Amino acid sequence: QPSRAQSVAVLGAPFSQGQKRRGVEHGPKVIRDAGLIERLSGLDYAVHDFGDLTFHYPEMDEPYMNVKFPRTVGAATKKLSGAVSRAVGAGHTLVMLGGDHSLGIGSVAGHAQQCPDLCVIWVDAHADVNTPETSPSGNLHGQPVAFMLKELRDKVRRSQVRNVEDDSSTAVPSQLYLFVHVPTQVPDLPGFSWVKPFLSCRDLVYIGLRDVDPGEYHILKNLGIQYFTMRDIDRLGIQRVTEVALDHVLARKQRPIHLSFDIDAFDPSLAPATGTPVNGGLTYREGIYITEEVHNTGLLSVMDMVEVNPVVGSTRAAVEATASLAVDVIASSLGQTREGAHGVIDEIPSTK
Ligand code: EXY
Ligand code: MN
Ligand code: MN
Ligand code: MN
Repeated sequence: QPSRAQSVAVLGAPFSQGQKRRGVEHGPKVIRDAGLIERLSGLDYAVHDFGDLTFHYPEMDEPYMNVKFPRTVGAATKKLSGAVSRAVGAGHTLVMLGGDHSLGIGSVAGHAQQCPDLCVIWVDAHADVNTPETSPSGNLHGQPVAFMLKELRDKVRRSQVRNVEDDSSTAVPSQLYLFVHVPTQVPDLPGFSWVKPFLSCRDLVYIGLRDVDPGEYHILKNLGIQYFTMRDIDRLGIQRVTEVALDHVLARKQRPIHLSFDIDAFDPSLAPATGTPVNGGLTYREGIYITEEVHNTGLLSVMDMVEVNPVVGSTRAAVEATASLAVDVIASSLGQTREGAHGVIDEIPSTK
C-alpha cells in the first residue's frame, strides 16, 4: 500500500474576483456540505479543517491594462500563499477549496516556499496561461500559470538559436544567437509585487485541455510545455496519458506534487455548476483514474479544487452533483480506491 500522509488539512478560499460571475466564492461551502470532511475522516486521516480565509477588498481597484481586479487578486493570493506555506510547513497534506482558479497563484507559490522542487499537474479544460497582454477577457483566473513560470518573466529570452556553421551563403559567426523580445511576457501588475516566478516549464504538465486561446497556444508551443488535450486522451487513452504525464514530472526525480484540479476539466454533463464549461470533457472514470494514479505516487503534497460555482447550476441537483464529484476527486486523490479498502483483517469473518 502506498504511503499515506497522517494528517490532511482543509482550507477554504471563498474568492471570486479572478472572474466575473458571482457564486464561485461559495465553492468551499457546497463542497463541505457534500460531506468532504466525513469522507476524509473515513479514509483514516486526522483531518484539520482550517475553515475559510477572509479576504480584504481594496476600495479602488481600477483595471490595469485589460486586467480586472489586480490589487484584489494580488492581495488574496498573497494571503492564501502564506496560509498554504504554514500548513505545508506544519506537515499537513493540504486541500485548498476555491474559489476561482486565480487562487492557484497563491496556492502553488505558498507550496513552493516550503517545497522549491515541487511539480505541478494542472487538470483543466483551459491552460490558464494567458498573460495580461494575451488575455482575451482580462480575467485573472485565465492567467495564474503565467505568473508562476520563470520563462515568462525574463525580460529578454533567447527564443531562437540558429546554427549556421555549414551555411556558406551567409557571412556570419558560426553560432548566431538571435535575441528577440517576445510579446508574451508578464508585466508587473499592481498587487503582484510579492509574486516571484518559481516554476520551470518542465516541472508542469496539463491534462484535459480543450479550450486554448491563441496566445496560450503560442506560449505552450514556444516554451515546449507538456500538455495532454482531450484529443490526446481520445487517441492514447487515460492510462497512457496519465503515465506519460506523471513520468514527465517525476522521471528525473521524485518530488512533491501540486495537483491543481479545475472542476471544469470534467464534462459539463457531470459538472454543470461551473463558470466556464466546455463540452467534451473528462468522464467520471477518467477523472478518477488520474487522481488514483496521483495518489499511488505517494507524492501528493497540496491539491486545489476550484471553480465549483453553485450559482451557475440550474438546479439544486446539478449543484449537488458537481459538489459531490469534487468530493470524489479529492477523496480519490487521497487514497479512496475502487478496489476496496486494504484494512488489516486476519481472516474472513465467520457468520457463526
Ligand atoms: N482562456 C479564457 C480566458 O483567459 O479568459 C478562459 C479562462 C477560463 C479559466 C478557467 C478557470 O479555468
Ligand atoms: Mn482553471
Ligand atoms: Mn478551467
Ligand atoms: Mn476561449
